[in-house]
Amino acid sequence: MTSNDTKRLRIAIQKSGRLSDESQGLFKKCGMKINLADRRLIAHVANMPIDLMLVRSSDIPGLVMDGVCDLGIVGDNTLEEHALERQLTGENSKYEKISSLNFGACRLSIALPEEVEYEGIQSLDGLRLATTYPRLLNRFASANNIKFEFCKLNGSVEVAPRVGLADGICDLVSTGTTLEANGLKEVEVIYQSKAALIKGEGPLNAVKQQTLDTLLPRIKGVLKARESKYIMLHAPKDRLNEVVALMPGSETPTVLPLAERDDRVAIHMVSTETFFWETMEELKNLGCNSILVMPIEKMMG
Ligand code: PRT
Repeated sequence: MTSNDTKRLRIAIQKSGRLSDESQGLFKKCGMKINLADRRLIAHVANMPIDLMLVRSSDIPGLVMDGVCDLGIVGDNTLEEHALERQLTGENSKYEKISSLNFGACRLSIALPEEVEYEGIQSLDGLRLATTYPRLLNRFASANNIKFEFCKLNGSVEVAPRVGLADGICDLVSTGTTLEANGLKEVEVIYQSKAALIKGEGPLNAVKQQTLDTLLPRIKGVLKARESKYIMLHAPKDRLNEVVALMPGSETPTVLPLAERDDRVAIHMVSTETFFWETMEELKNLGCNSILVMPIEKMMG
């Protein structure tokens, strides 16, 4: 039985780990009431025809590609590695990326012991590298006409050079702290990754499609809201053009009169750009006050 035999949209998310809180948080902001109290494999969403399957991240691409789950949230790194592996074994590797999500950002990088002198990609030729991502690494090697020996590890990759298992590593990096703590330096970024919402190939049944049609604009609304800020300030009327010109993404600010003040106005706007302290200081120097930059929870339209 595939997931399409039921009327509840089944979505796979990471049970625990770096993507789990963000995935659940995204769905909660989309209005889902999720009952996670007893941490079962499947959590029913009380107010929508959706079930969340709580699994390991590495199982999510396969569950979606095999039609066990309709959708999944997984890092591009895990997805791409799994797809490449399936292509080699002739298994179905098809999926559709519905949306890139703005969390789980990291890069897959080759790192060598700090004392090794790095002289460009060709100097990596023939090295033995420890990695959880041999297929992505192999693709990088082929594209650059070099060869690696692989040592496949599913955890603690960063200790491999120190214990003599490998010359270097190819692992995920976000802040670089782990590499530094293990005496390694990043020499090549081979892949950039973020979490993504994926769907298996082929159409959903009509009921599930309707649920997805409701969910998707909400997801987009939450993502857009995260990147946006609501900006409010009071400005001198005679410097309005200068003030508006300073505000990031300010094509359509709302300008409102202030009670009992003919010389000043209130300006409100939504901005998708970063609002720097320097801009706030410049606005203050132009005579603005009550400058507020606020997060937005939801957006639509
Ligand atoms: O669920 P499962 O056990 O199968 O997966 P997992 O072990 O990969 O889970 P988890 O929670 O570690 O990672 C889930 C996903 O989070 C990854 O597949 C990436 O898409 C994403 N992600 C983002 C990261 C990182 N950032 C990250 N920094 N995954 C792992 N790391 C590790 C990295 O492997 C290294 O050990 O963090 C360390 C490096 O971090 P920095 O900050 O010191 O550079």
